[in-house]
Amino acid sequence: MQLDFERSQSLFNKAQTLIPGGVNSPVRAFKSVGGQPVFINSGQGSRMFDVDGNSYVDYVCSWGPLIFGHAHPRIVAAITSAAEKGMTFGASTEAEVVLAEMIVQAVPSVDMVRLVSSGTEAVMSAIRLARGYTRRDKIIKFEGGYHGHSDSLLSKAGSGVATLGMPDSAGVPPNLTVDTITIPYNNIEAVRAAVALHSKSIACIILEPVAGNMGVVPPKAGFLEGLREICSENEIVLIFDEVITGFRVAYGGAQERFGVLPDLTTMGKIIGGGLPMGAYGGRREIMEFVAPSGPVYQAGTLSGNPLAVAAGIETLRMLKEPGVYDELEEKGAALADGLAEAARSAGATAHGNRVSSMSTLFFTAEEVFNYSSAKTSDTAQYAYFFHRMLERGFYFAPSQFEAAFVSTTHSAADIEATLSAARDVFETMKKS
Ligand code: KE4
Repeated sequence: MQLDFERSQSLFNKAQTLIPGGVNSPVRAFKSVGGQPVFINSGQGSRMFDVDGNSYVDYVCSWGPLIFGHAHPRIVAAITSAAEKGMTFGASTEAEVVLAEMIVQAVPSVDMVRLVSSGTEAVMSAIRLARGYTRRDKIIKFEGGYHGHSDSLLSKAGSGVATLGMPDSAGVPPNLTVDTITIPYNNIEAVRAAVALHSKSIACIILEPVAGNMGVVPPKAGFLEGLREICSENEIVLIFDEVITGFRVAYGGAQERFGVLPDLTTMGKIIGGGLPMGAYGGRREIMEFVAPSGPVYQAGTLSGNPLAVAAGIETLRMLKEPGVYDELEEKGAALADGLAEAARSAGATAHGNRVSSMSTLFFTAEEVFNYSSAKTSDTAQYAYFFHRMLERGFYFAPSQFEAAFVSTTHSAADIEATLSAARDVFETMKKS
């Protein structure tokens, strides 16, 4: 079934002469699945429409922010009325206080919060804060964890669990990753070993409490609790990077869902309602180290931008309404369980990991509980699935190592149509 991608292709050809790789963020270039990216013209509810007029049920949801789908009228109205009063003032506004209070009331471990403009900025600032507060330099992250593109976190594992990091990108000087220790996810013993070796020089441990960037990988029982215990014993700052999971897996995020409280939390995506927004927050005694109340500097021209704050406030108001998370749980399960069943009944080797309304169908027979097990997935099969579903009007992440998201606007009919197409694709996969 061939769709017409002509205008997308000509736009991509032009974009590549003007923008590196033709995209403003690498994952959009379809490099992991091959082929050329589609250019989107508009979105409405669960659907996106590309520049050639093709329509897709969207399971990327802009990589997580769109928990109420595209162009939700209440969020559009909130942004419009804010814009009519002015785009930005470079001065404080009442709305920033309202959103800060909503976040503090929602997220169990957050006493104070600073708004910034992206998840990267939130994480970069939280790491600097942890280092300033503890006067220690080393950090622990996990293989397959992605926390934005700040230098210290573009680091890959050394040979052993406790060897120090090496740059995972050109342009990152080795001295900026030498203090980054990278450990396999869900391996609490490896964390204990690294802390025993470096304990008094570790400022923080940062992780996605539910991994989304190796595909969806939930924490094993006891993993988050073990990290909490180790950090408390060694005065290490525990940072939950909830840029994806914040307000996604529960109104209070993964820390509410799993009952483990970090010392700092980074947020983004959903709290901006689709506009540029990030935030970091946590215990008052740590947050008061942030300038101008403390010595850790961080600043931003558009931090707390009135339009993004208005979209965030309306989004959180809607999330507080009864039944929203039950609906997301139900729709998330319908998609993930349905896809796994479609694969199983066609004899395809694929199974799913899911937490609430975020899931990943891994094309491997192995249990996926960390990055090395995620990498046993057959990425060529995933690419085949991705393109055959795209041709049928269903837009999944253009990478095996990302999450699929459902919104409240994904209807039962959308999901049933998705599963029917998937059954068809798994049948053709068998024959190919
Ligand atoms: P941004 O700077 O992209 O707003 O956030 C960085 C970030 C931080 N922490 C986590 C857990 C994240 O998932 C992200 C960004 N997520 C990716 C996709 N999983 C964004 C997509 C992209 O890079 O284009």
